[in-house]
Amino acid sequence: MNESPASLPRRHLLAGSASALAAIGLGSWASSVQAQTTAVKPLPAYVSWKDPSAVIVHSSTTIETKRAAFGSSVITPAEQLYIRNNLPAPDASIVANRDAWEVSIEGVKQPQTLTVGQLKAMGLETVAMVLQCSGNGRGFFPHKPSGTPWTVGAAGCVVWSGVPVRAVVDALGGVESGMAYLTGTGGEKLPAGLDPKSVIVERSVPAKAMGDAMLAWEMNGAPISLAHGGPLRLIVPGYQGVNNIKYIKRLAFTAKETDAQIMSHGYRLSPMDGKGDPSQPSVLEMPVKSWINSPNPDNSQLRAGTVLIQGVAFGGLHAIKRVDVSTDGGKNWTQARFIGPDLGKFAWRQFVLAVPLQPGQYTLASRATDTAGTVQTQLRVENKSGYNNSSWVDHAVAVTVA
Ligand SMILES: Nc1nc2c(c(=O)[nH]1)N[C@H]1C(S)=C(S)[C@@H](COP(=O)(O)O)O[C@H]1N2
Ligand SMILES: [Mo]
Repeated sequence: MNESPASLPRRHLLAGSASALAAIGLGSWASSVQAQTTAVKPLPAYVSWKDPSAVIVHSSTTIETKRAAFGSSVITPAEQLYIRNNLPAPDASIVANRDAWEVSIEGVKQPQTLTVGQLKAMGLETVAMVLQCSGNGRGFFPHKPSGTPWTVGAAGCVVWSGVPVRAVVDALGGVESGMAYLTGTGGEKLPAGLDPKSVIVERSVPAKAMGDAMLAWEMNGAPISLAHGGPLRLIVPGYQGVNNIKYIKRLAFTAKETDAQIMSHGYRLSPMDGKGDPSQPSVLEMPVKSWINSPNPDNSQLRAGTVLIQGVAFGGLHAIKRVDVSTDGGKNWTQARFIGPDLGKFAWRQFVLAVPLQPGQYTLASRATDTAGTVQTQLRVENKSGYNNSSWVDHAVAVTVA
């Protein structure tokens, strides 16, 4: 039992008692893990099937994957995938008869309401995609924006199956002229007594996003759970999470962006002293980003020897070309190796770099470059609500090697 923490299987460590680990010299690390596992809030009923050891429950509608829980086999299991709901999820009765769920397709030559059963006969495609909340990394903004302080775990890489939006549009005669946006509306029941526009989850993306968009009924090989948007979800690969509308009930090609609050004022890159407004950029395409999952802040006390630095990288609308890793906070970089299958440009790539580390302090960082030549930014772009953080400095991991 003289392995270093880095080489011990994670499950083994989590299963071990603190005293057993103390006996082999891992006491302080074990107690930090223990503190973390005793502080957890229980999982809400609609996601009771999630893995409680893999997630941080911020609230009943905001649940984050632990950095240490991300595996290296590309796909994020549903039990670990983050949750972000702006409204309470609809009643589970909507997934009792999935094929009966209806979505109205508007802004096409022959508008029509279609059931999931009908959509299933119109086409089939599968895409692997990073689903990431635009607030992922908000926890690294020093001004402590309001909202969930996600660090890296409001993201996952999942596989969707459904019908391409363009197949549906073709079947309905094509898009009406002058429609610049694709607008999706969520099927939640709205709280009474409020202006619907102030609460409805309705987002517009440029109509060109139709090329990759999909109406999906399956995630990771199973019908989409209620929590993740079943029976039917709009998938817009390469775009930030909020644009992927769960329980979609209306898909409309529109001349203008929706004036729903969540589009007009929410999710805007606002100045630090200002409020969101429609003139500011919205959260759309995801910036090029990577981070290290192992070692991580919960496993940062290492033994001297070879350390396998592992992480994920993704590039919004473009595939990732390379990832470089630094052990000195970005002064020197070495190209990492991709591992696992390449599931296409919308999926993340897993990377690994083996580095021999002598006793000392290290700042481990990763920096991705996409196929268009865009390099992950060094610094975050300051904005009031803490969106779009792709800074490699903010995502670096400080470790101590003894
Ligand atoms: N209908 C609906 N769709 C939604 C949301 C929502 O609250 N309602 N939240 C959005 C946000 S902000 C994110 S980050 C993702 C979260 O998806 P997940 O909970 O499946 O991980 O869904 C998006 N789609
Ligand atoms: Mo989000």
